[in-house]
Amino acid sequence: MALQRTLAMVKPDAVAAGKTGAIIAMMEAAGLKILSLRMTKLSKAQAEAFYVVHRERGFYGELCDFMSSGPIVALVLEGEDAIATWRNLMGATDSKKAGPDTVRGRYGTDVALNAVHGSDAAETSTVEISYFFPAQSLV
Ligand code: 3AN
Repeated sequence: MALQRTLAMVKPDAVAAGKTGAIIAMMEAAGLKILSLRMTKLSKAQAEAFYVVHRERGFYGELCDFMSSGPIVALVLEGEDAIATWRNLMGATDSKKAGPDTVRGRYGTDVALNAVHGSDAAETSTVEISYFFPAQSLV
C-alpha cells in the first residue's frame, strides 16, 4: 500500500449527461480524497498533446475529437493505492464490459464514450496532474 495521487477526468459525454456529481460521489464513497478539481474545455491541440502516447492508434483522431467536444472536469485524487483504486472503480475501457457497480458500467456507452479517465501508473499520473494543475494549486 502506498499513498498515491492520480489524475481523474470526467469526460465530455458524462459532463453533458449531468453525471459529474454522481461520479464525484462514487470517488468519495471509495475513500478517494479530492485535492483539486477544475472544469475546462480542451482544444483539439490540447487533447492531442494529452493523448500523445496513443498517436499511432487507429482511434487517436476520434479520441481527440471526442475529448475536445465539450467541457471536462479534471480532478486530483489522493489515497492509498489511488491509481488502482480509481481504475478499478472506473471499470473496463469498453463500457459494455464494465461491471454494474463501476462508473463506466453505470454511465459509459462503449469503448470510445466511456465517461472517465484515470492515470495508469505513478509516472504518468505525475505528468498528467501537471498538465492541468500547477503544484501550488493542490490543497
Ligand atoms: P483506459 O482509459 O481504460 O486506460 P486506454 O488507455 O487503452 O484506456 O485508452 C485511452 C482512451 O482511448 C480510452 N479511455 C478511450 O476513450 C479511447 N479508446 C480506447 N480504445 C478505443 C477504441 N477502440 N475506439 C475508440 N476509442 C478508444
